[in-house]
Amino acid sequence: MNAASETPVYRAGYVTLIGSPNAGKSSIINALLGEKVAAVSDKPQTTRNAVRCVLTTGEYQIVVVDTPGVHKPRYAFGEFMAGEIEKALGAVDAVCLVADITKNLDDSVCEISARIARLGVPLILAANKIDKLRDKEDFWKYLETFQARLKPSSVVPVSALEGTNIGELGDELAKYLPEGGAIYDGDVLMDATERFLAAEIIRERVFEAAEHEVPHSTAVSVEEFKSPDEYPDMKRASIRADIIVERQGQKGILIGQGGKMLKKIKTESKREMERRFGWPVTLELWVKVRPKWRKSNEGMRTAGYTR
Ligand SMILES: Nc1nc2c(ncn2[C@@H]2O[C@H](COP(=O)(O)OP(=O)(O)OP(=O)(O)O)[C@@H](O)[C@H]2O)c(=O)[nH]1
Ligand SMILES: [Mg+2]
Repeated sequence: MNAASETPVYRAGYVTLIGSPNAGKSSIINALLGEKVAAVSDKPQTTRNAVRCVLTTGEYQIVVVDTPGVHKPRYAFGEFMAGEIEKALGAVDAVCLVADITKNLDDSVCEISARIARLGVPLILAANKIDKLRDKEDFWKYLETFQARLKPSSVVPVSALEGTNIGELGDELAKYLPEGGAIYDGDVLMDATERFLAAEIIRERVFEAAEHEVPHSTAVSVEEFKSPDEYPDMKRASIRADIIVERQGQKGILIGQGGKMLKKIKTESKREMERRFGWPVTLELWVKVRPKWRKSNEGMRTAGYTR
């Protein structure tokens, strides 16, 4: 409360989520927003771009920036993802470090946290996956190392999976935001085009369906996206996308016996697009081979990743 006027103070600002691959950053965003907006999978390096998601309540609006997991870049593509993290660290009000509390801290996460501290940006630790602790008392033991190495401004124990303390995490992050009006309209959940979301929905299905190196070698490029929003005569959206892989063998895996796997990816992607976009969708999917697309700037451009 603002003592002078007795009117509640509204806060709004930017919080970037960082952490190791698979720590649960995208899951926390989905839990905070109460809506599945970000791609999640059990495989590391699911998120590739810094994406802005928006949490609006009666008291605050947090623009939460999801980022790819912090790791040592191996290819030009890894450098692209590291660049996306750097970009997301500029001009933020706070950084939320998401960590799997049951795992050891990565050195690269400690390095980036030290850099954030030097910038004078508050670091809030979201100690995630507390549902995995058989004995809840173990939490304090794990937390000790995290606190010693990261020196966070505050700590919130959470489980994105079970939704534990997620509201509390939002309230805690909001304390670090400046006073001010909302940045986005209250009904905006994500600052991304539907074209981008369509590609992410297909890529998430590939991460679910395929194993080993196939998901990491895959990119999705939406070649055509026509929706009833732009073309009022259309009753359904028409989407055509290429699933890009690096090798002929990977193409075979994704198509599957008798086209079974591709069919499954297509059916499930279509269902999720219809749920998210709110119109019926006609989806056309092609699998294409672009050797070594992750290793050159040109290859990344054709796969839809531009700096
Ligand atoms: N048990 C448990 N699993 C979780 C929790 N939060 C996330 N997970 C799981 O952890 C895996 C990774 O989750 P993501 O949200 O994709 O993780 P991320 O940090 O965004 O990963 P990258 O985008 O690859 O960096 C998924 O299998 C999630 O279901 C949690 O609170 N408890
Ligand atoms: Mg992610």
